Amino acid sequence: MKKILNYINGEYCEPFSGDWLDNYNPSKGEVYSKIAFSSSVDVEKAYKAAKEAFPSWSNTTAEERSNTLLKIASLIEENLEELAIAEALDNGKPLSLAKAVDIPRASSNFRFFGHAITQFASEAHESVGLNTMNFTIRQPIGVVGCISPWNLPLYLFTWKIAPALAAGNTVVAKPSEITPMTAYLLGDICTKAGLPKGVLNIVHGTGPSAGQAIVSHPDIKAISFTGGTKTGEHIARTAAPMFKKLSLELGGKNPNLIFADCNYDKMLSVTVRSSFANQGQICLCGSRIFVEKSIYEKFKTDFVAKVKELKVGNPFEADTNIGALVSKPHLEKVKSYIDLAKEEGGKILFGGNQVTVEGSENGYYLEPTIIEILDYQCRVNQEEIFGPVVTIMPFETEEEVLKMANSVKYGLSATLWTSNLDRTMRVSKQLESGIVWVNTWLNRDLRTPFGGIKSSGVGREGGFEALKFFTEAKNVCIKYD
Ligand code: TXE
Repeated sequence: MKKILNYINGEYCEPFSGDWLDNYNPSKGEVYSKIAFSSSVDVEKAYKAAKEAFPSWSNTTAEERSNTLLKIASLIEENLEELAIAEALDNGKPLSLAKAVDIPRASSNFRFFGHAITQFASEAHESVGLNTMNFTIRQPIGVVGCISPWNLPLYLFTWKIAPALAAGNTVVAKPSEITPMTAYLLGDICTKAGLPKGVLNIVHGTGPSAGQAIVSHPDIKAISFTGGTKTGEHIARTAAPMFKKLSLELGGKNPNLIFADCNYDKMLSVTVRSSFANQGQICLCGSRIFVEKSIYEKFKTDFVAKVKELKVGNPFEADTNIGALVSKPHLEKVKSYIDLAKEEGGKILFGGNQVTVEGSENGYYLEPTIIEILDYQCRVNQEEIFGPVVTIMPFETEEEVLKMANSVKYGLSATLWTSNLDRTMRVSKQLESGIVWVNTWLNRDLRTPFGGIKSSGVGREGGFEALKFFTEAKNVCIKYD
């Protein structure tokens, strides 16, 4: 059976423990490969390689680092087919989605930060009268840790690694143990692109073992993490006494606010996507849909009709819209929220059932599920479900919908549908979230700040924000006569 090895100091290697985890193919519910079960010993080995590589890598010119990152970007593109197949197999997402979104975006991450670093400048402040000139040096931090989740595996792994490397850091990274395959394949691509040994080290294994070893390593000075809010809390608690720099991208329970004056057809088709893309397993999915009362009944009918058309099936069939959920425990968690919705007085307007796919009977498939549930404060409307499940409810006024939208502990993104410019401004400013999409969804320009407020995280990634995170600013003040 295929073994997913660590990639340390430019070489693939087995974990020190000799232990392996099972890696499941969610579309079949079968173990199909083995994952290195790494411990603090492997993390230490990775750290040492990164530490040794740091002086040389941090002293390369921005152009040299840029060139290497652009080569990695091109190689990801050249291997798009193989990587997309690996992603669909490992995660359960439709192959068409992996080909159109995940892998192209992984390539864009390297390409974008390869270019961005050549334009990254710092400020100078001249104090005329005091005869001083201040300038800011932005220096790489050293060895940094990047930890990523399973929903957009290579996409989010590279979203962290690319800016960290561009800024001149060396990296110890860990992908999710649920979807490690494309991160494993990235090692080989980096070698082919000529990334020097030790600059990027990839350690596989569980959160409590390898992940915890990265976070608690005293000399890994910054941690960029995307994952669950509970894990983020734990990481913050571990890292705070060591004063590590932290970037935490956590969960969401995002509102989708639909006003009667919107472009209805466009809203309807995008709302199907923002609800169920990637089986609803995107932290940016709009899982709470609020619809203005005058169009509520029409929306309900049309939305259900559109969602009925979605095909749940094998990720490798071209017409599949919704693949498998990522794991059995996750499927069970999502199903438990559907049961809870019924207990909380919800009405299932569509879906709610596990699906048996012919030829893949043990796969983790679930119908896209629409629940009408009017209490905006019930658990189903407050807790992150992270699956193909949305709730819908009507509202009458802006004030009312803002109150409901902002009632959750999360604050990652929000979507607003209206053609009224005044309302766009008023509502965007009052929504408690790091991102507001107006008349669109998941529209990403990589230069923009990305991140959440409240329990959705701390810090921003994207563009120069990411390069700022992965550097330390130093003020040099020169007095002249
Ligand atoms: O995330 P975890 P999981 C949400 C979603 C999901 C829940 C749990 O609600 O149901 O989180 O998903 C590593 N020290 N999101 O269990 O556990 C872990 O190995 C260091 C939202 O996958 O947070 C993995 O690499 N690392 C999210 C990564 O953290 C630790 C996307 C994420 O795992 C660790 C995914 C520890 N103590 C899930 N424990 C989003 N916002 O996009 C775990 N890890």
